[in-house]
Amino acid sequence: MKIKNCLSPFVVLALTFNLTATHIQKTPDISELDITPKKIDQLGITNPDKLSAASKRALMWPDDLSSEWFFEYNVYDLKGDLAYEEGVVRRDPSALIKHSGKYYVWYTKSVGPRDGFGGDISKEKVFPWDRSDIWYATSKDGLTWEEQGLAVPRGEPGAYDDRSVFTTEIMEWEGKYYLCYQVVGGDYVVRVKNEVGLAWADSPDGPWTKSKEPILSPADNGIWKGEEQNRFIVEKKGDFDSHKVHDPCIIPYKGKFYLFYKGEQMGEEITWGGREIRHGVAIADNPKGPYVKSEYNPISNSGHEICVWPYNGGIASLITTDGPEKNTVQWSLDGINFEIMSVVKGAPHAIGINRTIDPEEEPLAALRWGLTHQYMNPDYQYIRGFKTRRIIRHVAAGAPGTK
Ligand code: AAL
Repeated sequence: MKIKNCLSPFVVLALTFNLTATHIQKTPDISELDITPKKIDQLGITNPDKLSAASKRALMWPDDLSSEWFFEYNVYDLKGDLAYEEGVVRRDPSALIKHSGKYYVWYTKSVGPRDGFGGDISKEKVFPWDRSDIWYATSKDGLTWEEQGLAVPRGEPGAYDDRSVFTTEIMEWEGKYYLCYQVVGGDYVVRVKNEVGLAWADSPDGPWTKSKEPILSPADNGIWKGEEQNRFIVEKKGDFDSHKVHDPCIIPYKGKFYLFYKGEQMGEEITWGGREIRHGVAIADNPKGPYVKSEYNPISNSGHEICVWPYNGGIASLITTDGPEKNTVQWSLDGINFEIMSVVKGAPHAIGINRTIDPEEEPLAALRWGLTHQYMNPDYQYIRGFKTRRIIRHVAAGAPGTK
């Protein structure tokens, strides 16, 4: 793997981004281009003296456009207790780990339909992930699963996590297990702040001890406008994570613990890439914290659920769903400055990454297979499996020399 020469096709391009009323991405001037016969041939340009805007942008790409970071995928149903169950929500699977010959996964579980924000919020369930707890299941083959029961319940009334605990990730470190997860306390009104909690155990089967306080909270620098429960109306938006910190995932990295998360901003808008969603990182010396947000946040300009893995001394990140850089795989040498390595057709949602595969085998080894979730309908989601494949060359069905 030639990381040095593997400058992403979009790094240079990103430098030319310039938001104006007339165009989103500035096309380079001909004087900025390094036009070689090899590049002209590779890009299939008809006449180098007559370059379209698209060809000028393509000429900013590096020579190495290899496919090792590109993948396609398919999803499939699981068997046993993780097969779809009427009236039950199971979603946002954690990473997979293996213990005593069995795969383990943790996930959000709730029952009954969601009612939205129109009714009596103190009694109803506003989202499928409201009034949820964290459950877990095990499997010998990754296909047929046995639900083992509750791992981390909501807190007692009055606790910071008394309304819902959900969207969890597992970290195994020095024989101990850490689950980080989203929490909501009090009424789940539209403007409620979402925080991150942590629980730890000596065994993946628990018992789990919860942190007394959240380990991560939203930035406290946005200002709501008026009293109406409307998250889009603000005096000031504040940082990218001024409303919610979501999808936490802790990775041991360079002797520290990197907590990657998704931020939601007060006064979030729809822009040229869709929702304004970005990722941040908070770093600690110990698994239990304290976690200090990086001054370089946000570390993505797009994305949704966190899906990160260590690779080649750095961290790789799958960016999906929201923002102009959605559907890209990115990599950084420092866990902070990410570059685009590939653009994919799409990706499984809310990936539970497979931590039982050595991620160093190849850039996308960690994504070879794992878990995802799917919406059966707006009320009910269920956990499914996914597999990815690398596409190395074109194959014409039935042509000589191909199978
Ligand atoms: C997901 C995640 C978080 C949100 C909700 C449940 O896509 O980003 O987990 O809170 O939706």
